[in-house]
Amino acid sequence: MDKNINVTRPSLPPYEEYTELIKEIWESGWLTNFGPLENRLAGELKAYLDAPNVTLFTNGHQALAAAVRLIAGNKAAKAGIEPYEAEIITTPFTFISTTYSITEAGFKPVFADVDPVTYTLDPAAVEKLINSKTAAILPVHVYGTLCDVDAFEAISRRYHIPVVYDAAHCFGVSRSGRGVASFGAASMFSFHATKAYNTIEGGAVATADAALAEALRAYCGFGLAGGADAGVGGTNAKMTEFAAAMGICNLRHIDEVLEKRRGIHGVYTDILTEGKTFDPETGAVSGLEIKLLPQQRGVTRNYAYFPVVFKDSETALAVLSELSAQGVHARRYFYPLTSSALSVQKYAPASTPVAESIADRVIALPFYADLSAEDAAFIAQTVVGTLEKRG
Ligand code: T4K
Repeated sequence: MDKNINVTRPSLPPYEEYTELIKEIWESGWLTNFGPLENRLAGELKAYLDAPNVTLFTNGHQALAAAVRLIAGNKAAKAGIEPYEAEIITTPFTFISTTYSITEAGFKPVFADVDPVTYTLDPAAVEKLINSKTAAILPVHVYGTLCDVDAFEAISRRYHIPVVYDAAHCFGVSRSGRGVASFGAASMFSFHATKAYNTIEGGAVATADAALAEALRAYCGFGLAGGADAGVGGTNAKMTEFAAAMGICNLRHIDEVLEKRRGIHGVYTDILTEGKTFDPETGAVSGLEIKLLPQQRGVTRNYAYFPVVFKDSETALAVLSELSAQGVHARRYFYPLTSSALSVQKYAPASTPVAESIADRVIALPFYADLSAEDAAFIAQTVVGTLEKRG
């Protein structure tokens, strides 16, 4: 049987809604360079993300790279650290963009291990690596699970080191009514086509620091905000009006998209935990020897991904292969660790056994709003069937 189900599929607004909005582009003749739709989307996202300042970018990577460059660069300058010696402590269990945002700026990534329950950067491991060259900490709210933001806030205060969050997976998540964007010096969100909320390609940095937001906006437009001769440095990472229009339309439908994703999440969880002992706080399913994402207290979910961690890599690969035989294309998000990338190997070797073990054993099941409940059930049953066959 070939179901031909990919790991994800973008959510699109009704076609007419998008074409109606982009008529404004034909009328204004304004295509890019901080146009009216870009401005409008930034305003709407400020409200949605509960963030005082939101700077839009052409993609999440450029947004993160700019935030790391400006925030860590500023800290390095103040602390008298040469930029090429500046160290950023981060996680290797992420998409390669996180690590490249550090190396592209000429900083050194220093990898710390992750927590075995949340798979996010372990604050205790980070603290051991802090030294006089540390210019920033870059944790990732991986799969939409919140990092230990309280511990990072305490570390940041104690050592005067800024924390920049890669919140690529964390659109719309909040803890006890406080938006995820309010933690740390800044948070980056990705609006890539494959994310729960998309602007085709796109990304943003949210921050409470108005001066930083202004610097980021200047930076993404060649640093020209202060006039043609400002010369403050920068790049071209502006969001186009077509991307902003997609963002405005998709934001109108975000609640229904998240509700559909919640439904698929429920189908998967019910089948994978049926007749087993399931601990929602850790995600452990005993009897099937798998682990799902934990449900964190007071934290809302955005159902960004549905990763399953198996007991060993052989089992994970067997499940991947059985799904593939049925035309279901699950993925090893995230494998291998970014610390093993060829261009990253030259930095100090990392000892991150927990991250390594999770990367070896994790599979992200297909997950998107328009996945049918029937197909989700088939996928989950295939996983259970494969595990039972292997004993
Ligand atoms: N930090 C983190 C933690 C991230 O996860 C990411 C991005 C970033 C930073 C950087 O943000 P961006 O610069 O990307 O905004 C995808 C995405 O390209 C990437 O955004 C994402 N993380 C990463 C985890 O995954 P691929 O290589 O898996 O995408 P691809 O082309 O294989 O597509 C996956 C599936 O989606 C395919 O089976 C087909 C389907 N698909 C894809 C696209 C692009 C569609 O149906 N339609 C489409 O338009 O990277």
